[in-house]
Formats: sequence, C-alpha cells, structure tokens
Amino acid sequence: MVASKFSPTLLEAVRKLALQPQTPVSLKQFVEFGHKPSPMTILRGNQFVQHELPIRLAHRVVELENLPHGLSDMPSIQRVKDWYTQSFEDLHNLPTPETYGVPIKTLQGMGKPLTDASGALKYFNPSMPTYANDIPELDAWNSDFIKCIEQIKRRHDPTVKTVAQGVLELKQHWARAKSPMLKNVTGAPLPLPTAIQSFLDRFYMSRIGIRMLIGQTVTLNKSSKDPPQPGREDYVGIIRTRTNLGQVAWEAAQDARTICQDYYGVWGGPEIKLVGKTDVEFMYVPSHLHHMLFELLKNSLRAVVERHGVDCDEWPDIKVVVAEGKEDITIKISDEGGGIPRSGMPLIWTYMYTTAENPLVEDTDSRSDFRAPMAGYGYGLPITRLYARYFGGDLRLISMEGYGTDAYLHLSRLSDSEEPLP
Ligand code: W6P
Repeated sequence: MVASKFSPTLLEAVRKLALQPQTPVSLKQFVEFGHKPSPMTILRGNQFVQHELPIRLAHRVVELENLPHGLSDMPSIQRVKDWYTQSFEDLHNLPTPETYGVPIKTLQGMGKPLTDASGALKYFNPSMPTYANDIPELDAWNSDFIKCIEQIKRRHDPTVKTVAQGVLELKQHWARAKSPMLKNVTGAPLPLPTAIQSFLDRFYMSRIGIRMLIGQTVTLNKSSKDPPQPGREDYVGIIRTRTNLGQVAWEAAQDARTICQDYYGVWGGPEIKLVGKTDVEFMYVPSHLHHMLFELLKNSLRAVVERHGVDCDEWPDIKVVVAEGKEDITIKISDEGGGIPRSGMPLIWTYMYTTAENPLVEDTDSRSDFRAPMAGYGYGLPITRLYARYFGGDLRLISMEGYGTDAYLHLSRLSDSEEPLP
C-alpha cells in the first residue's frame, strides 16, 4: 500500500458522500432552471452543483478503487482516481457564500434550500422573487466557484486517453504474466471481460453527466453577466432549444470529410447527402449532436474509402436520412462500405474495436501523426452510444456484409428523460 496523497479526513469525507444518492437532471429541468437567470437562480444553481458534484465525484473515486481484474492497480487508473479525489478536495475546501460575507439576510430572503415531500433537496423554485441585483460578495463567491469548477473540467480533459492507457497497462501486465485473459486457445485476441466493459460504460456515462453539469453552470454564470448575445437567443447555457439538425449535420459532415481527405490524401472524398426532413429543430446540446454525427460519418467515410480504394473515381454517396416522429428524431446514416461480418457485430460496442495497432503510442513519424485523427482509441462508437443514451436516445447498427452499414441514431424529443446515473 502506497501512502495516499490525501488526508485521512478527506478520504473519510469521500467515503461518506459516496453513500449519498446522486440526483439525476433531465434536459427539460436543465432548461427550466437555466432560462431567465436571476441572481437567485444563479446562486441556487451553483449551490446545487456544489452539493451534487462532490457526490458524483465520490461515487467514482470509490468505484475506481474497486475495479475488477486488478485494473485499480494500474498507474494510469490511479492517476485518474487522484484527479477525482483532488477535484473533490477543491470543492470541499471552497467556502460557502456566507463566509464571503454575503449578507445573511440576502440569503435568507432568497430562501433556504427547499425539500420536497420525500425530503430530497430542491434548490430550484422558479416562483421565488429575485432580490438584490448587485451583491459584490455574492458575485465574488460565484466567480470563485466558477473558477473552481472550470479548473476541475480542465483537469479531467485527458481522462478518456488516460483510462484507455490504464486498460492497455492491464493488457501488458497480462501479456507478461502469459495470462489466459488476453487470448483464447486459438490465439485470437479476446474482448475485455464484461465487468471491465460495463465499468467503462458507467464511468464514461458519469463523465458525460459531470461535464454537462459543469458546462451548463459555467455558461449560465458567464452569460448572466454579459448583455444578451445576438444569435444566442435560443440557447440556455450549452443547450439550444431549437437545435437545427441540418446545420449541425452539415458542419459535422464538413469536419469528417476534411479529416478523411487529410488522412487518405484523397481530393474531396465520398459525398455526404442529407435527405428527408433535415431542417427539424429540437432541444439538444449541439456539441453532443456534432460529436455523435462526426464520429458516425468518419466511420462511414473510412469504410467507403477502404472498400472502394483511394483511387476510385466515384465513391458511392453516404446518405443521411432524417425522420421526425412524436417521440423520436431518428437519423439514419447509410454507407456502402461493405458492412461488418455478423460475427464481428458484438465487438463494435467494446472498447477495443479499432483497426489501429497501438493508437496510444505517441509517434514522431510525421506520417502517423498525419494519420492520427481518423481512428482514435477505438472508443468512438461506444462513447457515441453513451451520448445518445444520456438524454434518452439510442444508437443501433445494422450491417449487410458485402454491401454496407446503416447506423440509426435515435434522439428523444420528450426531453424529460432523466440522466442515467451509474
Ligand atoms: C462500417 C463500420 C461502421 C461503424 C459505424 C458507423 C458506420 C460504419 N460503417 O463499415
């Protein structure tokens, strides 16, 4: 046992909060609490995050300590766990508004944290009146709080890469130990044990929720200080109440094609045609939508170019069809990239499906730098499905081996599905 970087008192606080339930938030709630920000709603929102974030971080610290198959012992996993503990400590040490000398009367006037019938904290009461508009002490606390959570978000930027490194460290450990965990009797590589696969799903889902909470809070606080931004009227924080699917799809297609051209050195590359009701507008986080479409389109472009060759003079188009239903908006992305053998389909959702040999090794060879962006750590598809599920959607892949693949991205229009918190 290596001595912890953190004090026993802090670690005790982590254990305690890990036992408290996390509070899921729906897209609709994010918008209700974030539209028409007032000093009261901003403060209440910040206090909710100051309460909720340590709970979510504590859950992850405890889970990172108890991973199956010795994954917790890998140095990269320990680094990630230290980031979560450090972020917990930052929030733990952050004073409350009272200690900033925010007049107690003002806080009382804004009401104490409310509880509902079940006793759960309800920080948000849109019917409460707005009090003072200019309380310097409150402003100081808000701005220190925002600095704190912005730093947390930045600290955790390299998480996906570092956890992937940790999984690789475990595989290398198995290779040295000639463990049967690595290869089956025929020598074929095995997918990760399901316990590790499910941990990664839970862990990245939780990360999406934490970053949503921070991104939304930071943006709401900043926009509450600025005059209204032209062109941002339909934004509530990072949520756009009228996200235009066609616009986001077009931008994602441009970005994916640019990467494809650079990677394969082809001019233009396969075309991406948008068909159907592409002008639908619905409530969503544009950056999430962009991320999902970009990832799927890159996969389709890669399949088409590799099936038909870089020298092909007319690649088959990739088709993006949009359907608008009462419950769902479904986006189907169809490619003629030859499909995936049926036996390989389950592998699509594992955190190892990649054609790249060892994508984590930094390479100074300019050609591999050049070729880097098309295929990542093989985490693109599972994480894209987590983004879809985060707000109640889903992602399915149907393949016709020898012809092509259809990806169905379902996004819920109901917007009241709660965050799935592991
Ligand atoms: C393929 C493999 C794949 C994965 C995800 C989306 C589209 C495609 N096409 O051939």
